[in-house]
Amino acid sequence: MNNESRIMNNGIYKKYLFFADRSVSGCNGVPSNIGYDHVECYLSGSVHWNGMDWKGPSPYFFGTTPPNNKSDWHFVEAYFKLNSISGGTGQPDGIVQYWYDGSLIIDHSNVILRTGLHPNMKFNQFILAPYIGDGSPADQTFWIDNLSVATFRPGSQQCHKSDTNKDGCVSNTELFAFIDLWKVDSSNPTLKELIEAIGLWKRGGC
Ligand SMILES: [Ca+2]
Repeated sequence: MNNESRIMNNGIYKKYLFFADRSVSGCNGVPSNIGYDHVECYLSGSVHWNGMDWKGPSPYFFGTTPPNNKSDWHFVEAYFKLNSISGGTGQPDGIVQYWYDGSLIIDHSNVILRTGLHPNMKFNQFILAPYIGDGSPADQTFWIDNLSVATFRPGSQQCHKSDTNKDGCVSNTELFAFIDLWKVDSSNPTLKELIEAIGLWKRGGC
């Protein structure tokens, strides 16, 4: 939410340190030491809206030849982590990462996604959507399949809690052991973690 009394804030980072009642994506100024590629600030009705973009180095899903052939399936992974709050101030340590067919093409570990005014703010929406500012001049289509939402990067070396031998997959034995743990204490592992484990096991196990 923008602080309408401080629109643009002259982009002065120091002001960021002194108050938390502000947006983090453009209209109230953008700290110089955070990672982003583009910000927007515009008036819509009587209030300002803003947005922050993180971009890859070049167009992807582009053309008709590999590796970016727009008609091929591509494996996309994105990871977002909220920044910490210290001394009542948002710290530039949030993470935004994006992999395209296994290649890390967006990588920021100095992002601010919340201020000290909202220290307990969490993600509450997940949207996959196309965007062209004034609308597309032609009909376009895209497909999404095998969508997973997780608290870790599936398939990476960051193993799931249920993968106790850290080999990157969840075996029958590991899944049943995880279910037993959940029966004993449904807060650790949580139901969400249990569902993730089942998803990993279904994906192929060991
Ligand atoms: Ca395992």
